[in-house]
Amino acid sequence: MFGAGATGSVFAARLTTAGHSVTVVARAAHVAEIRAHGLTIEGIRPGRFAVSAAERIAGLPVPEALLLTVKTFDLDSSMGEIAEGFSPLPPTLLPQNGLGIDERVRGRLPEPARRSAPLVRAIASVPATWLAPGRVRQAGEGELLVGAHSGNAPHPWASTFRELFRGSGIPVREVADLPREEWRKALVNAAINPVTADHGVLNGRLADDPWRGQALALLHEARHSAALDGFEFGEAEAEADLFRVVHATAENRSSMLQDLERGRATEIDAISGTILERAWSHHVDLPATRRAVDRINEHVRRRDRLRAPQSS
Ligand code: KPL
Repeated sequence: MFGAGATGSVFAARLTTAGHSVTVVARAAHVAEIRAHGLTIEGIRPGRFAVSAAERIAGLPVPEALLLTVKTFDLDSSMGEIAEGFSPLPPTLLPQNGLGIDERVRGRLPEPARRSAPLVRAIASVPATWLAPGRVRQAGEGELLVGAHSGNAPHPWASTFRELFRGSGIPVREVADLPREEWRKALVNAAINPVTADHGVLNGRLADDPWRGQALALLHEARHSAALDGFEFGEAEAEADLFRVVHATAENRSSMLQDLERGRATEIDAISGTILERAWSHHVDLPATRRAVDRINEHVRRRDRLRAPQSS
């Protein structure tokens, strides 16, 4: 598990339940806690799980499977370390939020590995919250979708991950058209993440106004961008998807809210920024999405100004 934040840590714990031997590569404080006390999961199916932990992959054996669970903004730097440390690259799961993730990762690999790399894009809906080093919460049930590009046969590596998670409590479902599912998740993230991060509210608050109205405005602009990109989502279908996730993850802090609070970069560019760019490439502006990107970037700037050492 490379990059064990909230989601990666939940995956790591659940995979040990399925009988696998798991090593997480994570930040020093998380590694120290895990080594001393194990990995603690709160929320559903709580417990303390024995996983190995390391700060770097140098010196680790090439694993049978790699789950790359860093955030989108850490993908580029991670791929350098991974390509150097693990050769040939094992089957690698990419469960990030956002659009165009596998093309981006593939682009970081050297030739000839680039074309044949066993990358498996996955869409994750497991609500996980970072509590402290060594401790995360799984706020509800969720699943992983893996699959093929439309019209292609499912990639054999997708089944590898379905088998790996068997018995873990996280179902892996193979779907026929993964790019459509990637868009479906992007619509949900485009509606939930900026609004929850902007106002500091739990996902469940989006069931009510004024947040509901803001989320719907973002959802419908994102639908417009998806349609321009060749993926039509009806209004009723998109709203049903949104409110299903809002209710299923009601007690969760969205990953963007957690990133803001933890002083990290956010995925606003990979989610809303990409949606905006795809619409712009068709000469269409999405004003609510543009404002959401500006507001989140402004939060980040304000936060970083407050944290910066003051000169006298
Ligand atoms: O993917 C998520 C995220 O926070 O990034 C949802 C599904 C919105 C859960 O919080």
